Amino acid sequence: MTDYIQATVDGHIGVIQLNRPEVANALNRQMVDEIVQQLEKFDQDRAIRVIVIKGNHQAFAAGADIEEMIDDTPFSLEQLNQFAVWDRIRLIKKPLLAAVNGYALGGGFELVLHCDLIIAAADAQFGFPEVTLGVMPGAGGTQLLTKMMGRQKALEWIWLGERMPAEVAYQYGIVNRLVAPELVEEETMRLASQLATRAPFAMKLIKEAVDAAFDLRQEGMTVERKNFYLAFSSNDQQEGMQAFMEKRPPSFKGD
Ligand code: DAK
Repeated sequence: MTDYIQATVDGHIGVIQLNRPEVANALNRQMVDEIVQQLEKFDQDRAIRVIVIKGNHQAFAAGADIEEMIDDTPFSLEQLNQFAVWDRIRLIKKPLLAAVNGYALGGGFELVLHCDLIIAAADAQFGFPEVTLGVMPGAGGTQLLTKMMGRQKALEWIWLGERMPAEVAYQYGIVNRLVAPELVEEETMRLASQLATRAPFAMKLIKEAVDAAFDLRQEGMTVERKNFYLAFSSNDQQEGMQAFMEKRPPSFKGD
């Protein structure tokens, strides 16, 4: 039984629907656990050849659950070791498709960037708003976005924390296909069905080889994690997250 996702199978395609609509699919820890466990189940199931992750009309996912994170400290984060769960996503060998409608922010954007192919609604919005909460991306965002759009552009987007229109993500090659919002699912399933006719083992080998060329450094992920922890030792983290909960703009002091 899962509380926050629904898993279904359609032919050779395993579909994970993120299902926490009351908070724009904000990813609490249990939800991330459920996603990763289901990904692994599909990855091990020989009948499944392609995996799709989708949200709902309003949001793919609005990031990590701010309410759950607000009282975290570097110590509690280290104890929870949620990073180890995220790391398992990168070990999934089958093609992983993201179908994105609405918002994909913070950890939601990071989940999208962990996918291999991204199909997005023309009005979808991506982004890393962490800076507005007094923290920074922690599940690979600084590494993945920098690889994909280059240093200067990645810094601009992550520093400002503004929402990136799907069209911009498409121009940078982050998004594979842009479609009308009502066609996102159909187009994703069409692409998934096409992939399901290709040789499954060859596709896995190709993914591994392409990932080797992409060369995402563990060293970079480690710096990101260390700094993510450090952000949770600051007053600005408390202020930023408190301000979000109170629906007011934050006032940062730099301490
Ligand atoms: N957390 C908790 N609640 C959230 C939420 C979130 N991220 N996003 C939305 N909600 C809640 C809202 O508080 C609201 O609740 P009620 O007021 O109804 O009780 C409800 O969802 C609907 O949201 P809005 O009323 O705000 O709806 P709007 O359409 O006006 O706006 C929005 C939708 C998605 C643009 C907006 O809600 C928003 O800006 N949300 C916050 C986005 C955000 O800052 N996300 C980044 C969070 S930081 C880690 C891995 C990853 C991460 C951390 C750790 N480890 C491995 C340790 C990632 C960090 C982040 O993602």
